[in-house]
Formats: sequence, C-alpha cells, structure tokens
Amino acid sequence: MRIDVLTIFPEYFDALKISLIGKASSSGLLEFGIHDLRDFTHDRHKTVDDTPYGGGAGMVMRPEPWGEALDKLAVQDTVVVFPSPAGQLFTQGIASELASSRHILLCCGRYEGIDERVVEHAKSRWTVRVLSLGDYVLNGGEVAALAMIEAVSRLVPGVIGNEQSLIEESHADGLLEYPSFTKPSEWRGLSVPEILLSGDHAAIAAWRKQQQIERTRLIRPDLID
Ligand code: JF8
Repeated sequence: MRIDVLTIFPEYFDALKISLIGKASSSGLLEFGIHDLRDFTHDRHKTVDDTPYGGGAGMVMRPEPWGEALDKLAVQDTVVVFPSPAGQLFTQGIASELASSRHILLCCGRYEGIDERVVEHAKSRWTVRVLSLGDYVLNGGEVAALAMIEAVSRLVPGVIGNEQSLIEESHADGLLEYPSFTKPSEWRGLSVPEILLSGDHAAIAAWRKQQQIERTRLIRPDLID
C-alpha cells in the first residue's frame, strides 16, 4: 500500500519512521510520501491561506495549491481522505475498508479548514472520504491523519507480525478488551485474578469474555446492541 500526505507541517510525519510502521516502510510493505503543500505555491511567500468570503474568524486554505498537489499525487485508484471535524466518524470498520486500498492520499488542513470547492472537485475525480477522529477540536488534520495511518497500516498483512493479536483485540468483536496481567503475581498488595493462574484455558476464556461484556456495559454501553 502507498500512503501520501499533503501538509504544511511535514515534520509531524517523522513519527512514521519508528516502530512497526517504520520497519514496514523500510521493508517496502508500506510506502510513504510526505509532501509540503507550500511546494505547490508560486508566490514568493508560499501563501496557502486567505480571508474567508462572508467574513468570520481565522483564515481558510486557498484552493489552488490543493488542486495542483492533487493533480500531481492522485491517480485513478486513489482514495483521497480529508480529516475534518465535520466528517464521518473514523471507526475500525472504516480503517478496515481503507486497508484494502492500493493508494491513500491524506489532505491535512489547518486554520479554519480548506476551501470547500477542493472537496467538491476531488469528489468529481476520485473516491473521497471526509473523516473525523472524534468529537473534539484539533488545530489541524495532521494528528488525525497520523492516527488514521496507524489504524490502517496495522491492518495491512505483515505489518504487525502476530496476526492473532489483530483478531483478539478491542473493537474486532465490538467489545472492549479484557484486562491483562503479567509478573509478578503479587505487586504492592495487589494480586492477579486466581483464574489466570489456574491453567484452565476454557475457564480463562469464559472469564475474559465476561470481563469484556461487563466492562463494555459499564464504560461503553453505546457499543452493546
Ligand atoms: C482541523 C483542519 C478533527 N476530530 C477532529 N477534530 N478536529 C479535527 C480537524 C481536522 C482538520 C482540520 N482544523 C483545520 C481540525 C479530525 N479529523
């Protein structure tokens, strides 16, 4: 899979050089291209923003650099993603859909966002997804794009290595994860639940499922039914 990113802050994406995603990139399993939107401007000050039509606070990203960048980077089978607080909620299901794409292009806005005509134009030429990380306010699309890249990349076969951990974890079955414990069996007066030391694998599986259901009911009742 290839993932390109358009941003005025390419340094955010240095994080993709480390850990499992960094290794998948070195081995060619994932290919990243991080592009500075200012390279698609033509004025001396590399201007990417301007005042909003209709008035109001802040600045809006001008469409021309986006148009030129999309023309250069997007191809026939590109999925163009716009992180936006006004987007559809980014879920594990959407991560899973995106993980089967050949090419994703993430367009990271700043200020009050990107001129809406960029999204409208992109929809006329490519598959477009406007996606939100959640109901809180970020300063731009970069942090959301990083989260989306990580959630999608780890679903690409070979990136994680232990495929079972992909199947077992939170949200794959729509429930929160069960609690985990390791050595020592007693720590600061707290012991590990006895059943986990029993060696009874069926009983452990049943206990873990019960923990998942109980936790989900208490913390995330919205995930049940
Ligand atoms: C932005 C561009 C976002 N969940 C989220 N909160 N805020 C954002 C976001 C995304 C893009 C821009 N400001 C300017 C905020 C997402 N995704």
